[in-house]
Amino acid sequence: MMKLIIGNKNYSSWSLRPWLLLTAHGIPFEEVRIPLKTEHTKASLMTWSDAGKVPVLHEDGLVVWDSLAICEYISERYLEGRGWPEDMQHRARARACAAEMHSGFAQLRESMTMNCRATGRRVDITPALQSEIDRIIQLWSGLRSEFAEKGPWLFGEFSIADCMYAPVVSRFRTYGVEVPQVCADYMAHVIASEAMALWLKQSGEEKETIPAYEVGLTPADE
Ligand SMILES: N[C@@H](CCC(=O)N[C@@H](CS)C(=O)NCC(=O)O)C(=O)O
Repeated sequence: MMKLIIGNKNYSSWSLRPWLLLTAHGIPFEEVRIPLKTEHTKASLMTWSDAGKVPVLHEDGLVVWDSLAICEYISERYLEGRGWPEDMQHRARARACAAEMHSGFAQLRESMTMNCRATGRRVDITPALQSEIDRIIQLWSGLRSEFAEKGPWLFGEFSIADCMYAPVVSRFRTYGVEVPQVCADYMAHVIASEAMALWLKQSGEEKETIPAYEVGLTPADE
């Protein structure tokens, strides 16, 4: 059976993307979880991929070692391309959204590490971080207004674009980022969706804590 190697559910934003796509579509796979930042992590990761990172997909001798590439493979292999919107232009734009997430938002990644089970944290919002937040709000608001009648996801129907931004939904929730109602509604929909709710529940059940990824203060700490 296909295997998906992932990191801690609480912290591994890259792992969440393909896991969500597979789980939301009910595609069977075996999950192999490797806790990050332990003395054994690197050696364990290297047994699955020379890149030494998660996520990694293994199937019938094939190794795919990047979250977006894994999503593309799942879409082709199991979904007849339905990982992306059907319309060619919408598909091109969804790919641009995914690529923008994959290659950008460095401030967000660094100062708002994904930490699904944390609540009420606050981090310093620098101008550079605020401009990345603003860009995401612009993207989500525009898409949700345009595709409102087609369904509750970014492009109406669930797509890889939603998988790529699901970790941002978690971050915005954890760090209390203020968003317009249209984005709050989108975030609530993602969080309540069956697959994401399962990931969040399982994140909460994990026992490991990684100090480097525990960022932000709660009001009680201040
Ligand atoms: N481009 C890769 C990046 C993956 C990545 O950076 N994964 C991190 C964890 S979320 C990792 O495996 N780090 C290795 C480590 O912490 O030792 C992808 O999208 O899959």
